[in-house]
Amino acid sequence: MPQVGIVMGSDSDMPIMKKAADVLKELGISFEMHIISAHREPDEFFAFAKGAEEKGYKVIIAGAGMAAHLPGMCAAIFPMPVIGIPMHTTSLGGRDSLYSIVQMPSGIPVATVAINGGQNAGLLAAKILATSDADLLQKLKDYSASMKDAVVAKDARLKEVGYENY
Ligand code: RP5
Repeated sequence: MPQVGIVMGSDSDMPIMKKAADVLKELGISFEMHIISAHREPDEFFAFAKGAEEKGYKVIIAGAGMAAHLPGMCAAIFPMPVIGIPMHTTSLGGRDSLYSIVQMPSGIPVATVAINGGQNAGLLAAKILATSDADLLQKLKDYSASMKDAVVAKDARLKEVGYENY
């Protein structure tokens, strides 16, 4: 059973949503990906959101842009955590998406990551699942350690070659 459902409002969101999928894949978390528009195909959207619990999803990652209602509407229906990714937009720089996703009314939370924050959405989903999965928790600790090592290596290189040659 897929543990995470990834859903996006349009295929134009794919470059960002792919980052969430890549993290889940790297950590060995099962997931499904869908392109479903809450506005353009409301009946399909409701079928998806109403069936998500039965499919086995423990977390939904939903990305959308502009008047971005997809994450909030998922959270209105799905009883477990929903993580929203606001897409960058050309007209308003993604503030439209961000405000649409983050400003949820009391009672219906959406855990909102940064504009275009696909990687963090994947990591946050993993961290939620890791609260009841010791192996996954260890993988996340290893992931953090490798990030630290990468920064240490960059600092060592800076020291070695100097800033002019970095
Ligand atoms: C939203 O409208 C989608 O999530 C996308 O970010 C935005 C634009 O969609 P397209 O016109 O590119 O299909 O529903």
